[in-house]
Amino acid sequence: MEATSFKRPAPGTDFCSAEPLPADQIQVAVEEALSATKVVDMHTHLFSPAFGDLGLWGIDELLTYHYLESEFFRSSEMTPEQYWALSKREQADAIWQALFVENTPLSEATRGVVAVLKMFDLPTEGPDLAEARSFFQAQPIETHVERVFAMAGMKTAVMTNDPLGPEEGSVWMHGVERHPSFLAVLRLDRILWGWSAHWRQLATQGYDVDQNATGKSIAEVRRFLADWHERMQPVYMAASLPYTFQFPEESVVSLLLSKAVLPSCHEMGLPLSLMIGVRRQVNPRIRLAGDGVGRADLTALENLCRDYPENRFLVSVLSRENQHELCVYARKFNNLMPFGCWWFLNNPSIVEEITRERIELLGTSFIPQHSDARVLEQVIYKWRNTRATLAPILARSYRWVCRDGRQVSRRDIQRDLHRLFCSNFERWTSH
Ligand code: FIX
Ligand code: ZN
Repeated sequence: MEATSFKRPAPGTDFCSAEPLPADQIQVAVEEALSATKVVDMHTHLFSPAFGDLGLWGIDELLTYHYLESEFFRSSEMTPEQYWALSKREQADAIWQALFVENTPLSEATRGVVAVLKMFDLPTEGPDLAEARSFFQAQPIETHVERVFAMAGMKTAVMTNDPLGPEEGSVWMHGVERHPSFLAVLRLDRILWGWSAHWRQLATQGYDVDQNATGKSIAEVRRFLADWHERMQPVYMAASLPYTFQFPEESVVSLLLSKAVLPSCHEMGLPLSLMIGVRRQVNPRIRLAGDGVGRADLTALENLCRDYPENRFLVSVLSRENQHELCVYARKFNNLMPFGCWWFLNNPSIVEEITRERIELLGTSFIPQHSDARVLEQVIYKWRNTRATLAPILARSYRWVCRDGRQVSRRDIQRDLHRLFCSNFERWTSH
C-alpha cells in the first residue's frame, strides 16, 4: 500500500455510522478511520521538552540514529573508531553521503528520513544538509512537538525513563514539569540485569542494599520503587531482557522480579512490560547499533503469567521465531498483552506477517505497534508506515467477516481501531 495514496477522511465523514458497508468501500473506510485514530505510542525513547537535551530531534539526530549507523558501516570504508572521533554534524554528513548520495535510500530506516524531509518540504536529495539544518534549528521545540504529533496522528507518547540514568536521574530529582502528551515509565534494566554494576548507585542514594540483594535489599528496592513511583507517576514498569532470560532461576534478576518488582507492580496497580530477546552488544565497536537478537525460551513468560495471575504483563519479543508462541500464550493467559513489532521486526514485510497472525489468533485483543522512536520526527514515518501496512490487512479481515455473513459498519471499524491503538493500552494502565 503506497502511503502517499492513503485515503484521508473527507470532512463530515460519519465514523459512528451503523450503516453496513459494501465490500468495495471497506478499504477506504479502514484507511479513513486509521487516519482519524489518534494513537497512543506506548513505547518510545522520546522525552518531553522539560528534559532539555535528553530529547533528540532534528536532521543530525535523524541521520545518526543507530539503525542508520548499522547501515552506514556496511556502505563506508570508515571504521567505527574513526566515526566516533567525528562530531555529530560530521557523522550526519558522512551518513548522508554514504546512504543518501552514493546509494539510493531503499531501507526502511533511510526511507524514513526521506519521508520526514518530504513532510517538511525540505530537499530529499542533494549534497548537503544546510537547508534542513537551518529549518530544524528555527523550530521552537514546544510548537514543533505539537506539529509532529499532529503529523503522526499521535495522542500520547510513552517515554522510557531510567531512574539510574546519569543525566535523567538528576532531572527528576530536581522536579519535572508534566507534559499532557508525554507519560512516564519506570525502566528497570539497570536494577534487574544490571544489578552487579548498579547496586552501589542505590546504596549512595541511601538504600540499604548489597551486591547479592540479601538482607534488607528486597525491602529497600521496594522502597526505591515506591519513591520513584511517587516521583514519576509511571504508567507501567518496564525492562528489556536478554534472549537467555529464564524464570524462575537462582539469580538476582529472578529474586528481584519475584520479591520486589512484581509485588510492587501489583500494589501500585501497574503492569510490567517485558521486552525479551536482545543479544546485547554482539559488536561493541558500533555501540547502540551493536545489539543483536536471539530466540528466547518463552517458558519463563509462561511461568510468570501462571504464577502471578494478579500481575499484568505487556510483552514484546524481538525474535521472529518467538511471535507465534507469544500469540498462543496470550490465548492461555488474559494477564498477557502482546504489543508491537519491536526493533528489527519493525519492517512492513514482518509487521504484516505478525499482525495477520495476531488478528487471526487474538482478534483485536493486542496492541499492534509502538514506534520505539529515539528522535522526535521519527514518529511521523513510523506511524505512517504502520497505518499503510495495517490498512489492507484489516480491510481483508472485514471483507472476510462480511463474506462469512456478518455486516460491518464504520462504527465497528472505529471501535476496533480505538481498541487496538488506544483502549487496550489505556485500560491496562488505567490512564
Ligand atoms: O530496549 C529497548 O527499549 C530497545 O528498544 C532499545 O534498546 C533499542 O536500542 C532501540 O532503539 C530499538 O528500536
Ligand atoms: Zn525501546
